[in-house]
Amino acid sequence: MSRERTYIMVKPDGVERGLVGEIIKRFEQKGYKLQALQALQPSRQHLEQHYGDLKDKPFFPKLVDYMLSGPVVGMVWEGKDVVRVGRVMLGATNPLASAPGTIRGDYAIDVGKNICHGSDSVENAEKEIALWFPNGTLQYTRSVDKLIYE
Ligand code: 3AN
Repeated sequence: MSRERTYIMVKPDGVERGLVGEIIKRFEQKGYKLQALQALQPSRQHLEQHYGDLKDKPFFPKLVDYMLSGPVVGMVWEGKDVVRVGRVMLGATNPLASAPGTIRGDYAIDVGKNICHGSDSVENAEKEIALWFPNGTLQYTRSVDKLIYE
């Protein structure tokens, strides 16, 4: 059984637009396992750490201000290839380049309001999970796994 994990975060625009349930639904129905879930108002310091790799980008201050504009909902999903497939499910960073059927393709238009975040590598996923869930996440077995994995 794959223990790969990813960090998915519904951004303030996604929370305010009532898309939290839709995003959870897609990961649940795919068959991935929810390990952690929290709604919180992140601090500037927390966001600057999360987006540390982007700190020299011209859009960085705007990105942090947007992420501070309201609560976010962060979650950890586990399953086979979940980092890569999670990003496929989110769609391209620029929503107008995202295929219909993806979350950004279905619900967003502008890159600065693209609803959700997904880790871009297994290594970054583990760093992000440690940052957002310092007390750890759930570990449990699911009987339904035998209907999802061969
Ligand atoms: P992704 O979230 O798809 O991994 P990153 O890591 O390149 O994309 O960018 C992180 C976030 O920064 C994006 N989700 C988006 O909100 C914002 N962002 C990326 N590129 C731009 C841009 N050109 N203009 C404004 N915001 C951007």
